[in-house]
Order: sequence, then structure tokens, then C-alpha cells
Amino acid sequence: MSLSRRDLVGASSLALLGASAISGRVQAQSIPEAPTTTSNTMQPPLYPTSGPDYQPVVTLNGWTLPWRQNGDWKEFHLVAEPVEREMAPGMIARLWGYNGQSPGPTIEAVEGDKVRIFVTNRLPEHTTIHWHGQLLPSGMDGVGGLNQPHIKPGQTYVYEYQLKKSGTFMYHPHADEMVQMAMGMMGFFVVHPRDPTLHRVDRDFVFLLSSYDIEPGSYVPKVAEMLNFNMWTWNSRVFPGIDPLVIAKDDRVRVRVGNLTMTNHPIHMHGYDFEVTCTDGGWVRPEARWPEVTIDIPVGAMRAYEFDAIYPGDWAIHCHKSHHTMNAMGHDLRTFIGVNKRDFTRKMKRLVSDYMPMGSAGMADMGEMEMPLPENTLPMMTGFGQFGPIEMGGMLSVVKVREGLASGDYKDPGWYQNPPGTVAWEWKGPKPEAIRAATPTPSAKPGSTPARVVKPSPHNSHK
Ligand SMILES: [Cu+2]
Repeated sequence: MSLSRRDLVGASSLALLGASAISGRVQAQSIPEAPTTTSNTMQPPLYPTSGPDYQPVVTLNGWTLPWRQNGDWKEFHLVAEPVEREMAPGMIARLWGYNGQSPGPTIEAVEGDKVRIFVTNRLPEHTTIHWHGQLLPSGMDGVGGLNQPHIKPGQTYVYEYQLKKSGTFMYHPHADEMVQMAMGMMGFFVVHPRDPTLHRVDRDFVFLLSSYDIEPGSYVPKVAEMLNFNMWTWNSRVFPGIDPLVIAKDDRVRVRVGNLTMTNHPIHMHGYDFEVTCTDGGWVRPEARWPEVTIDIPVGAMRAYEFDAIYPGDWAIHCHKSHHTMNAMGHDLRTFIGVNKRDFTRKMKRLVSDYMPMGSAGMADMGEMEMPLPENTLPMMTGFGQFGPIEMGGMLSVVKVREGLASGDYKDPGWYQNPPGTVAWEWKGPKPEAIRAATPTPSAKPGSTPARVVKPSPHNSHK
């Protein structure tokens, strides 16, 4: 773990000093040091060492922020600062985030906890933090100008409140919001129930949806973009850079997804049906839960769903807007399906000697080809599975359900070994031609003309 844990040294003496710190004012003479990481691999869950027990979450390609106990208060320290995020091997984005990464670390606490969150601003402009979904005093809500003065560069502000309820919340700036969110400033805030048996699961995954517009060859997102984003990310990562969701067979599993992009994302998980159990408004009562295989995550909202992992396998999980499962897609891409490009290619090759015609039979050829790319970008369609190219990018990962995984083991187990006879297979026998029914003409009255059967011709049978 590349976290700085110096902040936890001496925590016990501070706890003694702060034993009477229940007034809501800072009594400690020091700010807890801000742990930081530049790692983009998922850190193991951070189990509680005191207070009520809970099953901690894991943040895909991310981590949970360590805290210190100071009397009655759980103290955290967030630092808003410029960061570098590898979106997938081959592409770095220069973003703004918290404590070394975008998204910021996940904050975890327990219902009823008093939290004191120090926020230091190391950005070149002012910021604030809004605690999306939390029930708190108006002056702690973080809308710059409305609830508090902005936190100027170099300043540290303190937010203090008691966590009124358990559930899933988010944090993000409410200052120059369009720019600061387009630059990647956001994080998860998970509050566990005080009763450790309530809503208990064995594995609990969190990820935030965010989108960026980063031109191939550049590193900084265009911050004034409204719709034409080209990097659709989970925790500021894209396929094949997103961690798999590794699950032991028969685990009870929760997946919490927050959306801080400018559009909705229908997240579809293969292999299972699941129940929607929580929104950023709270837990869904058991009798009001509803089944889904795709859950639409509205803009500025969180959805959590649960399932029992009874089906082993490699199951895709992805946004169902198909252009969101692509990387750095050119928006001026022409459709060439059915076009004979021989003539065009001959002319193009005179201008550009390595020109390659693509797309006349679909675009799957892009998934297989290792083409030269401009600096600092990713192929639109990429990634390989055990059977070939996966031809995707962006918002895609794999749910890997395996027998015999130890609890707490989140290591990628590799590809699923399918039991014999359970993989789709190629038919090698004779293939009879399809018989096509005629389309009735609009003028045909029912029963006036018998339907004509059109013989298949070589032109309309795909080989
Ligand atoms: Cu999407």
C-alpha cells in the first residue's frame, strides 16, 4: 500500500487530548496529515479497528481514505489538487482530484458518527465541497457563496456534522462546478448502518461514472464541453483499464454506482437479475425493491443493487449506450457499411501511403488491429478475452464469479474455465438456405392475394 500512514502515528495521544471534544469546535492543535496515493490499482478494503463492525467497500481502481479518531470525532483530511490519472495503459490524463487521485478516496464511516473533514485547497482557483445526499446543517452543505465563503488556494476549511443515516453519498465541489467536475473532482461517501447485521453483504463495490473530452495527443480535458465527451469512465478509468469485480460464488454482493456525468447511463450486468436496494435518498424497503438486469443511473444520482452470486462465470458489466463502451471515438466518423472503397482507397494511398480502408463490412476489424495511434490516446475498440478481441472500451468491466475464493481475495482470477459442452460452438454440418416470407404490399387486402414466397438470391444471403 503506497499510503502515507504517518497521520495515524500519535492518533492515540490525540484521542486522549480530544476526549472532551464534543462541542463541534476543533480542539486538537493539529490537522491530521492527508494520506495520498498515486496508485491506480484497487486497494484492499479498510476494515474498522474500533467502533461498530461493518463490511468495508472496495473502490474499483481506487481506495478508502484513512481517518483518525479524535475524541468523539472521526477526522479526515481531503486535499484538492492537480493529479495525473492513467485512464488505461497508454493514456494519461492531467486532472484535478483529491489526495493524489481522481476520483478522490472513498470516505467510509458509520451512521451516528461525528465527522470532521478538513479540506485543503491546492488548486489554482477556489473550491468547496458539497456532501451530496447527506442530511446536515445548512452551513455545512458546501455551496460556495450560498452556504460558506469559497476556500481560496492555500486555505483549509473544516466541515463538521453528524451522520444522520446510513447509505451511499457522494462528494464534489460546488464552486466553478462545470470546470471542476469536468476535471475529475468527485468521490464516494459510504455510511454503514450502526447495526452490523443490517444490509450486510460479503462484497461491496463502488464506482463513479465520469466523462472527459480529451483530444488525442493532449492531456487536459476540455472543460467547456457539454455533450461531446470522448472518454466514458468508471472511476476515471476505461476498459481495459477497469478492475474486474471479483466475487466468490454464493457471496451476497452489492454494487453502488454514482453518476456525475452530463447524461444518464443504463448499466447492464450479464448473467444475473438483481434487486435495486438503495439510492442516494436511502435504502429501498424490502417490499418495494424491484428486479432489473439493467439499471439506469440518472444524472447526479446513485443506485445500488444486490444479488446472490450463484452463477460462476465471466459476466460483462457495461453501459448500454454503445458509444459509451468505446474510447476516444472520432465524432466525424462516416458510415461505410456496404460501400465499395477500392477506388477511394487507390486514390487515398497516393496521398497517404499507409492508408487503410475500414468499415465497409462493419467496424469489428478495428478491434483486432494494432494500428499506430497518435500520442496519448487509446484505440476506440480494444481488449482481448480468451476467445479473441473484445472490441470495446470505455464503460465496460467483467464480473468474475469463481468457486473457492477466500473472503477478501480480490485478485484477478484470469478467464473462466467453462465446463465442457457449455461454450457456443460452430456448426459444421449442411446449412439449408433460409426461406423468406413475402412482405405484404400496403394495397393488399386481407385474403385477396396469397403470400408469395421469395426465393433467396445470392445478393441477400450473407456468407
Ligand atoms: Cu453510458
